[in-house]
Amino acid sequence: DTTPVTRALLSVSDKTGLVDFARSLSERGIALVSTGGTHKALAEAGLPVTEVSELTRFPEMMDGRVKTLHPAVHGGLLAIRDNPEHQAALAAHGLQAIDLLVVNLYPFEATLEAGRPFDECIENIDVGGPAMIRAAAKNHADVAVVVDVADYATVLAELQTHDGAIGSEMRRRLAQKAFSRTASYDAAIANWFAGEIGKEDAPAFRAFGGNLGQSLRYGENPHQSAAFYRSPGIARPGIATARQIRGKALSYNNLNDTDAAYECVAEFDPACSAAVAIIKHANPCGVAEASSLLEAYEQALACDPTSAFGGIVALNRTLDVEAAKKIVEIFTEVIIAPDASDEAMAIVGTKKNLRLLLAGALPDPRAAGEIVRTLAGGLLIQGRDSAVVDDMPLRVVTRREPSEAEFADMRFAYKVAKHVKSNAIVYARAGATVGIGAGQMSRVDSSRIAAWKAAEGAKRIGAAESLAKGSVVASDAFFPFADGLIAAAEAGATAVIQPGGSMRDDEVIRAADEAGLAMVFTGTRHFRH
Ligand code: 93A
Repeated sequence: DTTPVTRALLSVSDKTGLVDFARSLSERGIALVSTGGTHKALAEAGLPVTEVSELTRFPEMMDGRVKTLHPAVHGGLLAIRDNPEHQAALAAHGLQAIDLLVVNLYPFEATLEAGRPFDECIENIDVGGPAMIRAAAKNHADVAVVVDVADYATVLAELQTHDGAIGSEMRRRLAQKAFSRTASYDAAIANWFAGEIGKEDAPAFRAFGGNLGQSLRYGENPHQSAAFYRSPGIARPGIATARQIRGKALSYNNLNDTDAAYECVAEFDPACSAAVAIIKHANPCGVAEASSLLEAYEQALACDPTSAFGGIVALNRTLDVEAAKKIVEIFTEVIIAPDASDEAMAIVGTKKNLRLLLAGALPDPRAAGEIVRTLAGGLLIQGRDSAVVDDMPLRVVTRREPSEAEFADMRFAYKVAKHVKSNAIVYARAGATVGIGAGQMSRVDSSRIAAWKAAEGAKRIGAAESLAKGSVVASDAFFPFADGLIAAAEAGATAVIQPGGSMRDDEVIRAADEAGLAMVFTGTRHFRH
């Protein structure tokens, strides 16, 4: 860790700050080796510097295309210091270890941005630079690699405080940055090339580095092209890890809805209950938890059987025969579950077009991750909503305390609301949704729709009172006014769960007290747009 740096190789296109940096290295007694242009700049500044062609005993050739692609360079970068065989190989071939690599690449991106012709872009694809960067970063246990002019000062400070060495922590950080640089460099080349050859999925290349999972027939509509890309290097259980067991190819909308369904059902711990979520247009139209998947499915379906037609069904446990038999009774597009029994698979198989996806495991609702969305000419990236109501301190703000049953339903409803597009209002009773209002521009409209769904549900089964009677209601964000809450009370809800935080919380709490409702604040919002 404390071995001082003795030899540095510098090969930079952007020569900003180069001479000062190299002079400081040289003053520390570090030997400098350099490629043509970099060597010229250093020599002109009067610094002692060896040309890389002296090391390789080869001239730079082919217009500089081949200058550092040589064992004298790569052996020096890759040799492990405390490996006797590696050291013997260096000695046998008269090579010397390189402890510090300073490279910035041919300006491919700048060439592109300047609108230069194809051949000039090609010529600005750096080959030797990335190879050296990757070699040094791989061997970060012994070598420090600097790819950014902005890091010169940090490295000099480190040499100062570490007696001429660069500590392992900094070497690791520099290595990570180095790989990130070569990755973005190659992504830029791949994106540009995709555009040059007229590939329609160029924007997806841009976002995901070309990790094509599956080409899709079309996008949200038939006139839009589409493909599914997997995030490189990430194997979080979910839609991207699911295996399609049977059924025809998935469409863009299927994938989007199946993802929403599986992420939603994963909120429910399979060790505690069997849960089912039915999704249409990326919104739940029924969610329930019960002691069996069959029961959970029946209750989820009962919430809104009209919308569930042609929906996506997600389960949090291994699909069994009983649930499979019931699910195939109506037209369903996709079933996704962690696993399925052989008998259940056979039942699914009786429906020609029904797709079955087995994901192996459930997503962890608490796991970190990124949500990426494209804007015109850019990307929005945010952390995944990994907040779970079970971890939130629920603050009772009304005179009346919720009962145990109300608490259980409030948690259930809040988990569902997290997966309903805003404005989200969810009525739930006995572990099942009875009315969901999704995606309205005003909260009071979502409340009305959810209450109306619950009333329709009652009519369907010939019940005298709305299914919202005796339910709890969850709101994904605070009620800005008392009206939405009063509507919920009128619909028959007895308890409310919401983040709180409105300027008019007092007014809303007063209305809840007047209506005899119990209300808790979670302190955490679940917007979903
Ligand atoms: O054309 S290359 O891909 N072939 C190489 O062997 C090579 N080695 C270093 N480009 C190569 N480089 C790049 O040259 C470096 O990444 C750096 O950007 C540039 C520095 O060249 P000079 O020192 O001649 O200005």
